[in-house]
Amino acid sequence: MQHRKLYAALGGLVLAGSLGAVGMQAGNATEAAPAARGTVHLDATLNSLNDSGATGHAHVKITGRKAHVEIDARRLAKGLPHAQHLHFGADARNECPSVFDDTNNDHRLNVAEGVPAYGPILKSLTTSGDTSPKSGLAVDRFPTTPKGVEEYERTINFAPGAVLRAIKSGKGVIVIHGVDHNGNGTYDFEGAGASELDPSLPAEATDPALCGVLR
Ligand SMILES: [Cu+2]
Repeated sequence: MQHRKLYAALGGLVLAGSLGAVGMQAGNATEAAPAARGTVHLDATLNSLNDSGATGHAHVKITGRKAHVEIDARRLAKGLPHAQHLHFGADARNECPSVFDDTNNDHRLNVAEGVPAYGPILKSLTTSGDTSPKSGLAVDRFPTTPKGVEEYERTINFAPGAVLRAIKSGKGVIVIHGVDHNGNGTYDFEGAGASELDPSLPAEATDPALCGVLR
């Protein structure tokens, strides 16, 4: 696996996503404008991926450009950072991946395999600081889960436009990453090798553990 190439490919997908969104904005210009000032409530049931056994729920309240994000999850790998994002792609299926997305048939869904389903990162749901896709792997600013339980709450800002409208219309996907495949209490390279996103990280740190569409 050419990690750098794939990483570059993912970067390309981010770009393609934004460009697609711009196109969508133009295409939708004549559609009835949604109540921009109204508050929109979105909910996602988070279901486990990669047999993580985790469960969870996300609630997002969007008022204007501000989104208040609440996530409750349990049975995540204990005491380990869990990267988590709002994913969206103008060209993605806007759903959670399934076994059919395991394109290399290794019985694992990695992040890249999930991209056709949930798209690239739109927001990094960090505990502090930057929330852009740049913080996608900022492992020191994601929730750790001492007992496998996550209770997360943060308000993040969006730029107005087609992408925010798409999220409000039910096309955003919440993904929580981090799967201890071999159950040894840590993210290591024994479980599933190196991450396809960053070869310095174990795949266990980046493989998706929970996923849900915000509707
Ligand atoms: Cu993600």
